[in-house]
Amino acid sequence: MDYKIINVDSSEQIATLTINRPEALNALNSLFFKELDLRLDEISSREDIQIVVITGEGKAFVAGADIAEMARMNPEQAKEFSRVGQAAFRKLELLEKPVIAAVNGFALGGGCELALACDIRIASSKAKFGQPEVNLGLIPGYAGTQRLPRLIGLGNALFLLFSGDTITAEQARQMGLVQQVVEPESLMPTVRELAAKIASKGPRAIKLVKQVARKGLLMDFESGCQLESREFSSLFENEGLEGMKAFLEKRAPKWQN
Ligand code: CO8
Repeated sequence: MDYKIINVDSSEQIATLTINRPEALNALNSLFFKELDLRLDEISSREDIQIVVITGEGKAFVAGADIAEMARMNPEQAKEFSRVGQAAFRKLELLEKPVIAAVNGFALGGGCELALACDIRIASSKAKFGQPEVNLGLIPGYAGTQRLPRLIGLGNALFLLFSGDTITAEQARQMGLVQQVVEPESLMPTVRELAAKIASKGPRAIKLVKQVARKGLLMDFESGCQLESREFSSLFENEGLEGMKAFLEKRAPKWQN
């Protein structure tokens, strides 16, 4: 496929996906979802890539789903557009590699939903967040109604979903939507530093921590604890042994990918 919307730059175990449609503030259209799906397959199969970073070109992260494209849809097409987007974001969420959203600007509607499907959100102090769908007589369609309450609680989520308000990165941080706010020029260096830190840890442990935490959210507490014990013990066949041995020998661990 001839990629048009998502640029990928990979170096030092980190793949940076840049959504590159700045003339429409990186609004998400059908082509975007096709590209995202293929890019995720590619990243999933590449053993040299351990961490994924998603950001936007220009002044927006993503200003939502493409309103011009949606305005031409009938209910059937809208349902399909929503299902395709939900599936792509779910695939992103379940990727066996940590995904960091580097939110450089507007993260509205579908853009906020994209950030929600990432594991961690680091924002520029210039970023803005919101779910303005109700201003258009719509509701979120990429699982924002499901992920937002799980992440920031029902009250905060309904505040954003009812009001359609745009909030600052700092307000988003206070709600737990964003983990860290930095000056615009520090955004990518901070995200890369975090990505490099994660990439230096035990790769199997990182993969499992994501899997267990995410699966656990969908389980009752006891089943989640059982899953944790199973995966905890699985590390005693390989990576955990090396990590603990390295600690006791006062040397850096030698991980195997
Ligand atoms: N879709 C399409 N085009 C867009 C979008 C968008 N979401 N956002 C901005 N653009 C375009 C503008 O139309 C404009 O194009 P042009 O230059 O051709 O007129 C260009 O980007 C630049 O935008 P502005 O001139 O508006 O830039 P400003 O800096 O003045 O304003 C804003 C920035 C405040 C972000 C403003 O652009 C805005 O309000 N955008 C729309 C935000 C929004 O409502 N997003 C939610 C969309 S709905 C949604 O995401 C639902 C997701 C679920 C879908 C489920 C599938 C059915």
